[in-house]
Amino acid sequence: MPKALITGITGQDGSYLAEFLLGKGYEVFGLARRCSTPNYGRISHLLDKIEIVDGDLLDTGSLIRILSEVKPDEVYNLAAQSFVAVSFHEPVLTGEITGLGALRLLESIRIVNPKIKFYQASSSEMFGKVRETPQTEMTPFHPRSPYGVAKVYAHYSTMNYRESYGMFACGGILFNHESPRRGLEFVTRKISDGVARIHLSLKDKLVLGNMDAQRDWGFAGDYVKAMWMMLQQEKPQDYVVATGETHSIKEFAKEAFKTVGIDDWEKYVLQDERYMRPAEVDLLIGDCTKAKKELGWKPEVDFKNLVKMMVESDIQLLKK
Ligand code: NAP
Ligand code: F7E
Repeated sequence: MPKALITGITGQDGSYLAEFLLGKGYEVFGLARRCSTPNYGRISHLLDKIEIVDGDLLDTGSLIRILSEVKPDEVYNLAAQSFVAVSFHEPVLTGEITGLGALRLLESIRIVNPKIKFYQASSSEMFGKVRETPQTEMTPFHPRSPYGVAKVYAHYSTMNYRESYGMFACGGILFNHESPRRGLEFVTRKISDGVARIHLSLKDKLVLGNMDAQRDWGFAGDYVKAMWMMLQQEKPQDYVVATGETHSIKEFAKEAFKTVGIDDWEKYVLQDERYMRPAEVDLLIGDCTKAKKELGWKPEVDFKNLVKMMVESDIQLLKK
């Protein structure tokens, strides 16, 4: 039975990837950091099928110990301080976890067993102020936040370990992917939760920041498959994973309100400077031709169905 270690197991992608790998017959280990209150909400249904190991990307010793004890065949590095807005408030911590954290893990793998296959959760935020549209694996990076900068560091570290030590290390350059398990602070889930609350008369307004930004949004359940596919190839490479469609925050909000029969959605939405960023990523749209051709991957859930899935799930959740 192959063994996989997932960092960031308690996060959105960690939970979907764990489900996917269990379905493929893997023994799944999840690295989780200690919290004063356990935060296993997204993986509570999996806790009897996976093993949680204590560790932290800030603590190299913990990574070496876990790799030595678990002896994984594949490591998926999904752990990060992943919220762009907070990265402006906590830039050094973001650099430590999201940037150096990946390097600590790569170096630990090199020391313990360089044959372990490694997946790095790289991000479309690395493109930032985009140099070309749509973005491909060859598009130059121009990150616009401490988070984006840290992801570029982690991405280049991954390439560097591949080229220097021949390690099987891949960077998946994933564009935004969402789901009912998305953190409530991200704009899509903030909107789906807000719309559900307005629909159930639990609140009357939704307060957002820059509604003109455009994102290429896919479904997280589709995207974790691409992570696994990358590690099954003959050669380690980097791949863009995206839908190839872009929509503004306004369009997302309009579609979400439409799901509950509200057409005059602008009546319910306010804008507040508080949610604006010092530098914005205005437009992202990915070209995933390489992933389609070489991995045989394609997105299954489209924009409308993603919005519907999220709003309906939040309505059910609030009713409970
Ligand atoms: P998420 O929900 O924010 O999950 C992040 C995970 O990282 C959580 O499990 C968190 O644990 C863990 N973590 C944070 N700091 C840690 C540390 N010091 N040591 C160990 N674990 C730590 O993120 P996601 O949406 O699932 O995304 C997964 C990965 O893909 C992230 O690296 C993200 O940056 C990247 N990415 C995401 C997207 C997207 O659209 N979702 C797109 C491109 C790339 P706690 O529960 O303890 O906080
Ligand atoms: O913002 C705008 C905001 O926080 C999207 C992470 O998973 O994807 C994610 O990063 C856009 C931005 O995601 C609000 O200014 C407007 O333009 O949902 P977000 P993100 O910054 O794109 C990438 C690929 C990652 O790698 C990251 O880890 O929406 N926006 N009003 C708002 N954003 C938030 N959060 N809240 C608002 O009220």
